[in-house]
Amino acid sequence: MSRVALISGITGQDGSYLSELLLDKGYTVHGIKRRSSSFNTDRIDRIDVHPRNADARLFLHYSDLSDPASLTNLIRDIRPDEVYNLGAQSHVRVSFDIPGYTAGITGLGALHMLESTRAANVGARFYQASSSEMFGATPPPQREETPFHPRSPYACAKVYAYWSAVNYRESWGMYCTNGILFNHESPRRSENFVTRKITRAVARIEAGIQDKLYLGNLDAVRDWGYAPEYVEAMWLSLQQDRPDDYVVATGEGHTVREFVEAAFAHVGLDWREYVMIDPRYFRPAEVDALIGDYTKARRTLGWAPKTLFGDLVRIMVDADRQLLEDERMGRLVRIDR
Ligand code: NAP
Ligand code: G4F
Repeated sequence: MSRVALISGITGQDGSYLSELLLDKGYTVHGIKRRSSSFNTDRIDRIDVHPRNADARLFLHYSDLSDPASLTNLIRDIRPDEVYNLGAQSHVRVSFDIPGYTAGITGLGALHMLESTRAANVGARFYQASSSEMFGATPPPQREETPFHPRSPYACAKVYAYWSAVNYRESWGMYCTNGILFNHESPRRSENFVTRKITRAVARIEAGIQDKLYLGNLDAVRDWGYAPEYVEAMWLSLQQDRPDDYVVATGEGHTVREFVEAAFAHVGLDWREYVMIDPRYFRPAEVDALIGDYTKARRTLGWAPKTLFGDLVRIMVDADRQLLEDERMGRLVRIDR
């Protein structure tokens, strides 16, 4: 019998890579998609086989993290072996504009997923997508024991979700694991996170269809890894004898300025001629530096990053150049291939 997984956030960057990983491992994958007035399944269209097809192993269901009854019904029907809660309002800057909504989806939504999983009583293992943003103002290197000091409504909501997962583990004996993931990127990253905003702009500037790139704080330090490798850590964290919490990172920090410089240099351009600072992109409170210590993940899960900063920048810039070329040639456009 194939194992069954349920993924909230399946239409996002990580959800798409995780679905591919689980399908490759022979799982049947169910995903929650929310109602949207426009198509929101671009990232998984390549693997979506119509359910009427006999070999379909990926199934999408309308539900929402704000609707606990629908989550409970779904989990009862599907009877998953593993639940991955990746759904969130995941943009830090936006969370300052919509703090209540962010708390509802990113924080309380995780509780709804936990409670629905408990109520279904099917023994499912639970993965919570926790974030290095929870460390916030606490200086690097950050590891599992590092105190949290959240600096945004998003990070506060993630702290609530983190402790809810720990609480369900301690109260109900559920197998709940937090992956404390540092920033991870890919050609499927949404265009309003800084890495993709930069690589997309570099491709467009090189092609002559964009003049300038407006950014905020260039001094922030982030530990950027490659998303397809990070979803492997998610899966591994649910295959252990007992539940636990893991930092997943590269251990390398780079400033936003370094990312900009490397991305422009990759196409032979000098970033200083194109990048402008727009204070609109500053945050009311910034997280200055995140650099993770992934010793525990390496020791326990046998996980280590393979793609580091320079390769990540090149992969993302080249993917955005290819995307533009495909558009220009009128070819079928995929976010990456
Ligand atoms: P993402 O691309 O922004 O995807 C978020 C997903 O959540 C999307 O599928 C989105 O659906 C879904 N979603 C939003 N609101 C929802 C709601 N009300 N009900 C159900 N689903 C909802 O994020 P990601 O980069 O893949 O990250 C996955 C998870 O890891 C998130 O929880 C994020 O906070 C966390 N995380 C990410 C990173 C990182 O660097 N990427 C690091 C640490 C933690 P739509 O497609 O319809 O918008
Ligand atoms: O790319 P960002 O928006 O990512 P941020 O805030 O680090 O959050 C991401 O990583 C977290 C894990 O640490 C996740 F939990 C979260 O869901 C998300 O995936 O910003 C990175 C840095 C920030 O310091 C920001 O101030 O880039 C700086 N930045 C400078 N100019 C900008 C811009 N960020 C964005 N989004 N847009 C800019 O124009």
